[in-house]
Amino acid sequence: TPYEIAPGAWALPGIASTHADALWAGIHKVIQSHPLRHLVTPGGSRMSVAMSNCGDLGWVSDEAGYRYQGTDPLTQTPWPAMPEGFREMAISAAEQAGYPAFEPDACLINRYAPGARMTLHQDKNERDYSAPIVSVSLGLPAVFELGGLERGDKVQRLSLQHGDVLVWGGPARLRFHGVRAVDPGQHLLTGAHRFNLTFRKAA
Ligand code: MD5
Ligand code: FE
Repeated sequence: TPYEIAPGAWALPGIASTHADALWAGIHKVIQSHPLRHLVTPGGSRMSVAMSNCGDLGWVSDEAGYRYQGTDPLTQTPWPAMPEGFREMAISAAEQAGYPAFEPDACLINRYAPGARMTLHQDKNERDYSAPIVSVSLGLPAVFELGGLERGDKVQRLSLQHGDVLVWGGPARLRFHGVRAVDPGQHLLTGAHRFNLTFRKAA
């Protein structure tokens, strides 16, 4: 039962729960060859979230800037294909939120250890803002901060649980957002971590 949390932004609570084991297996396979790593921002800070990617393109950051590229800078090999079921799940979620014909070409894998967070930002490195972003939460819960189109706009807090899927499209695509520091805990699937998958059309 999808509900609209803001214009263009839809929550599909728990819909990824039944796919969680398959998603987890896929994450494991990807990070075996393309390990999770702490990227550095152009400003020189080490990100507290550890990241990897699958799909044709992956999001990376270094001294030179933020961008998508087809090669993993750590292994200098192409990112692995999205595991079986990843694309289908993202496309189905987008469809249920009213965005048919979503064609994700990038999946960013974020791992939050206790204390890891993501400060308020916009996702602007994709070529085409008309495509939505599909976000899947696994493991430990987190408090998500949803802002507006300007950095100073009031922020709304949402609790994200294991299996929740959010679809960010239309007027919500460029809203500022962040994730508060994750509290310590244990989850049966992911242990001491929160994982988030974001499916994007980058090219
Ligand atoms: C997360 N990741 O929980 C979030 C989920 C990131 C990131 O923010 O950039 O890796 S993505 C949430 C999102 C995407 C696009 C637009 C909006 C939210 N929004 O309008 O609020 O690790
Ligand atoms: Fe983001």
